[in-house]
Amino acid sequence: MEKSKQIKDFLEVRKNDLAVRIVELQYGMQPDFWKTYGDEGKKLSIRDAGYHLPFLGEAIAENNPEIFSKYVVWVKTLFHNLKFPDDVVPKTLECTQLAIEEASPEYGQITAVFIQAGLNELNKPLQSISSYIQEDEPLADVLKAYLNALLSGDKNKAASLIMETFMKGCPVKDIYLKIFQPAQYEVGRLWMSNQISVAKEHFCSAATQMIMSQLYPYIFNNEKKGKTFIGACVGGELHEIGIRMVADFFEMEGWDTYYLGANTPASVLINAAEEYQADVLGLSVALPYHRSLLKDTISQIRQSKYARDLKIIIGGVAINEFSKNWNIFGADAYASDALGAVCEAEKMVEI
Ligand code: B12
Repeated sequence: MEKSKQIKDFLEVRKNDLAVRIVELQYGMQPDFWKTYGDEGKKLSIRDAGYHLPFLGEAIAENNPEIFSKYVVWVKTLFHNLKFPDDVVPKTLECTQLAIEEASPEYGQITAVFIQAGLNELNKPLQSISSYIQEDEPLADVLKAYLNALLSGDKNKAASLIMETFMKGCPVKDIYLKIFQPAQYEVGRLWMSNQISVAKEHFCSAATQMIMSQLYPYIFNNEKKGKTFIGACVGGELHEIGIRMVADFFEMEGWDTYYLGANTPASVLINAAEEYQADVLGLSVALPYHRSLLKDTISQIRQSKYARDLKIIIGGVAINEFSKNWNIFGADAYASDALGAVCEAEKMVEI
């Protein structure tokens, strides 16, 4: 096994004891600061120290320090909005390096380069994340009204707004890409800037999925193209709304579609491809540390008897963020959104 992959596996297997050691070291360095957080605070610090390791592992496995440095800026922003002092994250990274060096001096030499890249990025001033609502978009007013209805807990009002917009002639595709998608991104931004709770974010996502279902009777296309699309998230990935949208766009274009949802292992994808006689498989990843899993999943599909020649298209925010190298995964195509997904797939199957 390659050294980089060994380090990724090591960080995964040793995640819990490394996290405990990182926090021990950090509490030792800043005893007065941490005293105020008590036992519960210590448990949360251990959990958070553990979160960082898969991102570090993924950056090393891909030899792409940007995966880790973008992540640490994300953590810094999150902690800043939670009113934690700005030196917490750099200290955690320092202690992460020390804990890894203690456990394996050999691996520590390699992690040092990636952790340093993260520390360098942390030295730069924080950028605020701007709103995903673009005022000059024709549907901006509906988007704002939709989001406000959801944030105030009124899912019926949100649903009525969407149905009214549709009845006035707005295409379902525009409702998906100009209302649901930016509304979801905006919900993520508000959560990250500590303006809404996790509960509110869950509620908005669940309500949007419910409202998408109300549009279902209108997405089926009677002019079938005789092609089949399967869409799913790779194992462990729970962000399913994006790939659900992608599957619906295929349905609207006259494809037969099978949306398998979140958390789908390679074996299930291989069986599904055979069972449904798929032409194209779409795989979605939102979390950067699932990128290796995407690669492994595609490699398993390529080694299978039935599905090895299946056309595979990939997407999701974890690909969009580093889209230049989408071709390292062994897929046939990539698209940044649902519209592009159908376009790329139809080129592959020559429609
Ligand atoms: C809703 C949400 C959740 C929900 C998901 C609910 C569900 N049923 O799907 C829940 C609560 C489960 C969740 C959990 C977590 N989440 Co979350 N989540 C989001 C949020 C707010 C919106 C995602 C969404 O619905 N997007 C709307 C869809 C339409 O957009 P999309 O996914 O980008 O899809 C489009 C394109 O990307 C593309 N596309 C997508 N898939 C595919 C596939 C193919 C083949 C193609 C061609 C194209 C394509 O087309 C789609 C349509 O145009 C995002 C915010 C964001 N900016 O992404 C965070 C976000 C993705 N989550 C995040 C995090 C950190 C988490 C957690 C780790 C939080 C935690 N501490 O527990 C967990 C991890 C869960 C897991 N193991 O997967 C971070 C990731 C940051 C990072 N860089 O790592 C984000 C960015 C939030 C943030 N602002 O920080 N989350």
